[in-house]
Amino acid sequence: MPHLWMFLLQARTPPGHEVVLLDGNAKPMTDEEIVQFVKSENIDLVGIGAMTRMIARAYRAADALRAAGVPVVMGGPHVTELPDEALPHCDAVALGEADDTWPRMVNDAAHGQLKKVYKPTDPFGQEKKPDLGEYPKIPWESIDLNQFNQIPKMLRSTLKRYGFGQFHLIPIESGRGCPYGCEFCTVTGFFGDSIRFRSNESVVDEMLRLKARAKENDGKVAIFFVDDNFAINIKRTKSLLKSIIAAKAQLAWVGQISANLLKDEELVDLIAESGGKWVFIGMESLDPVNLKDVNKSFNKPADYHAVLDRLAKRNIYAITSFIFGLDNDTPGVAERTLSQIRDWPPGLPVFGQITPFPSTPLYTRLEKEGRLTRPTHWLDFAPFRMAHTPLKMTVPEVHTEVQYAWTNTYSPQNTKRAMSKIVDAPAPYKISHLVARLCFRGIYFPQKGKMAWFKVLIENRAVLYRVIADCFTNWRGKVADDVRLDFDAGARVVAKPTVI
Ligand code: B12
Ligand code: SF4
Repeated sequence: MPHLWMFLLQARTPPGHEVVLLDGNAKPMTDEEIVQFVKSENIDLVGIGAMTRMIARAYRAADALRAAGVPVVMGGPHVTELPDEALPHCDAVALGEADDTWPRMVNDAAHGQLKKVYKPTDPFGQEKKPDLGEYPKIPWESIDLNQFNQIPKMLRSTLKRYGFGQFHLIPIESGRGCPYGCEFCTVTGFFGDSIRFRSNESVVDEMLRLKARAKENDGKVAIFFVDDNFAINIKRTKSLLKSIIAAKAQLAWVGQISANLLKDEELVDLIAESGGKWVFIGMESLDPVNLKDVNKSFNKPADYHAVLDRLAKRNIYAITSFIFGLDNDTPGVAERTLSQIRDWPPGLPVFGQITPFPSTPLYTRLEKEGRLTRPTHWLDFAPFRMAHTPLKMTVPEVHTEVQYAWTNTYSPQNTKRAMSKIVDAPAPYKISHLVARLCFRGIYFPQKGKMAWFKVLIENRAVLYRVIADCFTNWRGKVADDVRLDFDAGARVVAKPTVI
């Protein structure tokens, strides 16, 4: 999925400048290739954004560009927390939300007057968070989204016939900020604890425009509401979802909502009716002591099962996220977690290890306690590696638990078991569930390239066959029903295969 900030800042760029977007995930390039590209396009200013895990790569690209004489500015959560680390690699940093500072940076750069540090402030120098009431119109109609098409090249022409030549997962925000202040999270510090919302009209208008674009391109668009807690103000969320339904702006969507807010039946009904398909839930741990330690006691593990059942009843499934290596974790935590997950409706569990991101309360605590083993872990980035020693486990033990969880959850046997739980669900759900499972496996086990995918498909051939056969049986049943209905009505017999 592409990052929202690129599209947002593009829309906030003052007139008279052209913006070219390049996403390192969608189009991997070496530093030399980036420099060559920037030179060949005559680009005058490069803006780089990165999360902590990508920052070392971002610094390398910035260094290469500056060595070639191209000015670079940086923004995003990491450089906001550590501007002094970033400044030797760039000409300027944007601290915090850059909606209003980006136009200033562009103008200053155009006049050769770039300053070192840009902060979102009011005319009196006080910190000012952007007001989402005046949200820019991202021109989705005209943005070139080719680099973000999720349909593999070799399947595009075949799937085009079924309206699936393109599939884009588009990030949209409806609000910013989260007051919960979980110990490991950068969000409360970065966006603040006061929440700001866009108007319903502006979100609905964006969805309608995306829907029109998908139709025009013979493709599909799904959206990811990137709000940290999409239902943080339930009344507002319900009102937004009702507006989406009233305007027929429904698109399949994914959002992040904490479990405590999903107890409201009306909310879950509206999620389903407005197109909600997947909900990301930060469950983190099934141990209340761990949850208390990281200031997340509002999560109640005893409620998880009921919450997931409530979603599954409406064919909404959960991406459940767990953290291992918390201070009360002991060896065996992965199996203890999986044994509960196996009783829940099938979802997409993801597992990580607790990571101290800079400027989080967790980082400060571990630093004080002298427990950081890799205090600048981002400069020596390695996926799924601990950067501190937990209290009741060793670092290698945590790594083993994480590996155990991924291996078991996404094994062909377990995928088959998960799919058998939704054997009666409509065909599109089964297909999307299976595709999502196979893709999610790749978060831990890199599966880049045709051969890797071929192996995954072969390993899971039994379940693939089962799902395709089920869908075919359903389809044949549906055709038979259509024929029977038309015949009963005395009409001409026309079979209308509608869903596959
Ligand atoms: C959507 C999202 C995801 C999505 C998709 C990521 C994507 N492609 O967009 C998914 C679910 C896949 C994801 C995964 C992860 N995520 Co995430 N994610 C987010 C989330 C919720 C929203 C991002 C967003 O669009 N925000 C809204 C935009 C407008 O804000 P923004 O990106 O910060 O941009 C503003 C400013 O930062 C600035 N800016 C940003 N870039 C630039 C560049 C320039 C040049 C300038 C001038 C300004 C600028 O201007 C923008 C406008 O104000 C954020 C939390 C959050 N609310 O931001 C976490 C967040 C970014 N994720 C985070 C993390 C840790 C992860 C994971 C590592 C989690 C994990 N353990 O696996 C993975 C890593 C994935 C990967 N391999 O890349 C952390 C990052 C912390 C950090 N210090 O790096 C965040 C902040 C959440 C948190 N709990 O702390 N994530
Ligand atoms: S609820 Fe989510 S976004 Fe809010 S502080 Fe906790 S982890 Fe961060």
